[in-house]
Amino acid sequence: MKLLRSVLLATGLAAAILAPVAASAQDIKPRLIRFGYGLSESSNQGRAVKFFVEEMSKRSGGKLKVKGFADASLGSDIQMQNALIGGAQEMMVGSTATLVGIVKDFAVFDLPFLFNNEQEADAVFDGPFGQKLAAKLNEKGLVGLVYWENGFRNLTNSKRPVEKVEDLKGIKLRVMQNPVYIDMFNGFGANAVPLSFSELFTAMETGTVDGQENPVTTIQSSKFYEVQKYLTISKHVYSPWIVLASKRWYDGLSADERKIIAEAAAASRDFERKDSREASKQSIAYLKDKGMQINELSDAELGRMREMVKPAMDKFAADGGADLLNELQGEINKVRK
Ligand code: TK8
Repeated sequence: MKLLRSVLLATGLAAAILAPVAASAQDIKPRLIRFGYGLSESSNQGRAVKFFVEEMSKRSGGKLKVKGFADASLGSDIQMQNALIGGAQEMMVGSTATLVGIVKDFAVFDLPFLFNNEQEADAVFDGPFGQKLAAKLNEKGLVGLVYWENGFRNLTNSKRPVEKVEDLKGIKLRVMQNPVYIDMFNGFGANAVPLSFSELFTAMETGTVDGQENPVTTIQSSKFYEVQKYLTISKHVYSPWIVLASKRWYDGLSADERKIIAEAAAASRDFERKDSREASKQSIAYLKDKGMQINELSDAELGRMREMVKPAMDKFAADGGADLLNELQGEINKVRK
């Protein structure tokens, strides 16, 4: 009994002495990780990057130092993707829509009117379908870590209120560099102009384009209300962001380092979605206050738009996307019950 007690004491003591040693024995090297993004520091994207920076520091005892680069200061989404592939930059967050030149399948998320609400989107992106697409990035030199919420996209323009789809006729509308978006908005009668997000504000300011489409949080944080009068709540696409790492860089990390990144990324996802959803509730009132004229599209009008985008959907399916679209719709139906 006495022996047992002293053994227990000794092992307890040993554990107490060894515990900090074990923690620092984790294989973590001091590293500087450049994390680029397109929106401003004060946006929902910027807040979530800041959260990720802090999580990484906490979880690595200050060794994994992430530095956020806002406002596309490291380049547009597409330029950053290429920098990650080449190993010149470690991490980024951006739209999945701009990844279609690398993994074509991501275009399935750009098809309009798929998701009814955020809960359906979360289930699909975090579930096997979203993970399968993210895994396809590996052979292209990228690691897809987690999906964040960009949000349901809405239309703005400087010409006139869009109450029916015909009102889009002739409007030069900036879209992401993505064929589904180009087909969709040309199908609605607008003149779709593909441009990177980093060029968008100036393009609207100088009249190169008349309008654009993005979630209300972005319209607010990027101050689009300064150059856009009309906001139409259309929620035509649910748009995710994806947090990416350079595979070349990531493969050189230790298992401990990769675990920390995965866990910090998962925590940032939960933070970002909650924060974005709360922020978006305030945005409409904010934008009204800034002088935007806001209208919602009627269900009848949205129904007409669904009809009008059928050719773009059919084109996607005919172009080899039919199985993928069916699979995605099956996944959404599982959640929809
Ligand atoms: C920011 C973009 C943006 C996206 C767009 O880099 O391009 O319109 O919605 O969030 O990824």
